Amino acid sequence: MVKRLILVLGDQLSHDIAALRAADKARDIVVMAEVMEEGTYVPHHPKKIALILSAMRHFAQELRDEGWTVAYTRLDDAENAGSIPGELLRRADESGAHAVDATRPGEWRLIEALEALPLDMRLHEDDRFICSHREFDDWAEGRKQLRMEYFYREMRRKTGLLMEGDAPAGGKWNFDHDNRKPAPADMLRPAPCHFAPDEITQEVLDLVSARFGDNFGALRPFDFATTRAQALEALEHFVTRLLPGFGDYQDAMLQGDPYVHHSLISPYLNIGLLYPVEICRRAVEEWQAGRAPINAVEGFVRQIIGWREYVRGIYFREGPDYVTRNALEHTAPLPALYWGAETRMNCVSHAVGQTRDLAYAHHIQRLMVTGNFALLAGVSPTVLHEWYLAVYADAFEWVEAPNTIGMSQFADGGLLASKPYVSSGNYIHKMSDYCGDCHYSVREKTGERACPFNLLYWHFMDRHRPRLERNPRMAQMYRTWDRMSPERRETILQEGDAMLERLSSGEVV
Ligand code: FAD
Ligand code: DLZ
Ligand code: SF4
Repeated sequence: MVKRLILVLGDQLSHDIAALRAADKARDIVVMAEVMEEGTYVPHHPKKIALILSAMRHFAQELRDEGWTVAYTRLDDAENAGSIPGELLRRADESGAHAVDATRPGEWRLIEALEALPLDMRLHEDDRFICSHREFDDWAEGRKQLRMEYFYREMRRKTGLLMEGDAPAGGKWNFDHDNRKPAPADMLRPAPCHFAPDEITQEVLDLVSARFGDNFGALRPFDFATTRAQALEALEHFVTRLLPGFGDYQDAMLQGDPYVHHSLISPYLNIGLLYPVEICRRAVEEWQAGRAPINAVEGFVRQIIGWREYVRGIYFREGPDYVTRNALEHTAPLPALYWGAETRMNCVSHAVGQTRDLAYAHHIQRLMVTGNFALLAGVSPTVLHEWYLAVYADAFEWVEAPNTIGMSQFADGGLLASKPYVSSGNYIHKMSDYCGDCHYSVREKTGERACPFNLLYWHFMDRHRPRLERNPRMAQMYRTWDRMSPERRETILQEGDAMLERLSSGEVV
């Protein structure tokens, strides 16, 4: 048999990844490469780049310890070809091996680039996921609407997670009704896990600081896990200390606590240091032992085997043009405040500041603060998609794009979400402690101090009326709008126009 190159990408750091399973340790060469093309397709947060490069170096070391031959290219190696395809060609020339095994990348851009290479390329399905592309397509075929809830039930049946025979554990598939409480600010929660950078990470941090120091985001302090062993510690920390409150406080936002009861495991899961089913099994064990309630465990499992698998299915089913969809025809540029420019909106200031410092914001901050504001302000969904892809440590296109284009911006016309996730300031006020310290007043609907979410909410509803008013989930809001006096509606619309004008002229809002 001829010698083959085995490609392992920065988000494929799993010892049993398909390409490695297809390889012969005694004969083949594992190719791993730090390349500028991957570092610059969007201006990634420096913490994200450091996490990936450090985890890649640790993983390469583990492979060598297991007896693999690894051809590893560092970003600053003189002969670095600068791109993944370029590195494969260089290694092929160097070794004489022209056959490649790769696990299908999580982004169309890279899939197309690999398929175009003049090498004997075998692309293996990434089977770290529960649902294959074929299974997702079979499920989706012929359905008018692709609702996550039904897909999720299939995944419960397939994995047996939280199942009692054919029935859902606890008698219900979904315990969301018990969730979504605001969190009291004085709740005492354990601090998240910190991992002090070792020598490998320190070297990466210096490299990232030199090459990407001007990107948006703080590189240091850096305390992410960079190995599977550390990621398992982070998982253990979450399931034993924070999981019990996960359901209750899943949607809560607090100024003094960026994490509340969230797990912070998405970066590790997405780069392959953890596996979806092992995480869920560990969470279910806590419920079985009576240490975590069903609403918390079911809610957590649903995010991983439901939402995460479902958005991946949508991304690959919809194809490369998904990221350019723009059903609401929004074209405004991204306001500078998303890159840290001053804003008087306390909620946005906190969500963006936390993103800058930690490369993390939890789901409701992404959906109901930054996403909601961009949707209300009519920002181009593609531009916003590039922002989300850049600024979070867990951001890879297969998971980020459906969340942004579909769930958050309704830019796929309702394929993923049954209605746009827009809200006035009331929702943020209910779920957070942001409004009390804000320049604006959440109670005021018009005037100088009116919360911009309040003004823009009605502006959005009015300008998209022809498309949205037949949606039964929006009908109540249109009735409320119609009950307002014509003068009041006119004032709101004029002030909304002025707010959009101020945003587009770069004024501090
Ligand atoms: P937890 O709240 O503890 O949830 C547990 C796990 O469930 C997460 O680690 C994640 O793996 C999974 N999960 C939860 N919600 C989702 C979801 N909607 N889609 C997919 N998986 C989910 N998630 C990413 O992993 N990468 C992204 O680039 C990303 N971009 C997003 C962009 C927008 C606009 C929105 C609204 C959401 C995005 N999400 C993304 C989903 C979600 O916000 C993050 O998975 C979550 O905040 C990660 O933090 P955590 O690990 O503390 O999650
Ligand atoms: C995100 C990223 C970065 C910043 N750098 C690298 C890299 O140098 N080498 C690599 O193999 N992968 C990197 N990645 C992850 C890839 O961008 C990711 O594999 C694709 O986007 C597909 O999901
Ligand atoms: Fe955000 Fe409005 Fe509350 Fe200020 S008043 S924090 S802008 S929701």
